[in-house]
Amino acid sequence: MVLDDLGSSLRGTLDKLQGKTTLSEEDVEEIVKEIQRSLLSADVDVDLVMELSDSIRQRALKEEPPAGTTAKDHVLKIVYEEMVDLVGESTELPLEDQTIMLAGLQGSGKTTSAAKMAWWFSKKGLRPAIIQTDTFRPGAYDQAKEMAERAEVDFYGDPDNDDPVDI
Ligand SMILES: Nc1nc2c(ncn2[C@@H]2O[C@H](COP(=O)(O)OP(=O)(O)OP(=O)(O)O)[C@@H](O)[C@H]2O)c(=O)[nH]1
Ligand SMILES: [Mg+2]
Repeated sequence: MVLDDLGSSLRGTLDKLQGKTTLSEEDVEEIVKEIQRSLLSADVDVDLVMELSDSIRQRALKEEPPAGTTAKDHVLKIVYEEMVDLVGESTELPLEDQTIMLAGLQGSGKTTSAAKMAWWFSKKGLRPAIIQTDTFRPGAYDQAKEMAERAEVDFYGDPDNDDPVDI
């Protein structure tokens, strides 16, 4: 979530490369520092951040930008590729009947993701429903219900039942 800031802070740093055709070590270091700051404050594992930094440094300084490519585009492509590599493979969501269980640490975005995914599925022509089985956190039922309403998808939950399996 803190990663939302990465785009804007990186854009500022990359804008300084405007018009340049080659990257200096200082340019690359400034970009790497910016990325490190964002990733570390988003609790990304330190070793992973260092690995990513090394790959970006090496590639940005070693790889020749293809003819006609600006320094900015060149480094942007490398950062993009390395970030995609860090995040991992994407998953295709099949457009068919299915049950998806969202599990994760407190506050990691499960309920929000449920609403976003339900909205996405409904735009693809399916008829998704959100089932709230968090019987533990106060307000969880109301939050999920409201988000389902906003996403215009069906919702089920039972605020008087404290057994998720039963629900
Ligand atoms: N910026 C940003 N904030 C998000 C995103 N997803 C969730 N949030 C925020 O993160 C906070 C927690 O999100 P929830 O969806 O309630 O997370 P949860 O995992 O259901 O939380 P619990 O039910 O308390 O365990 C809320 O303030 C959300 O608005 C996201 O993709 N980007
Ligand atoms: Mg939740």
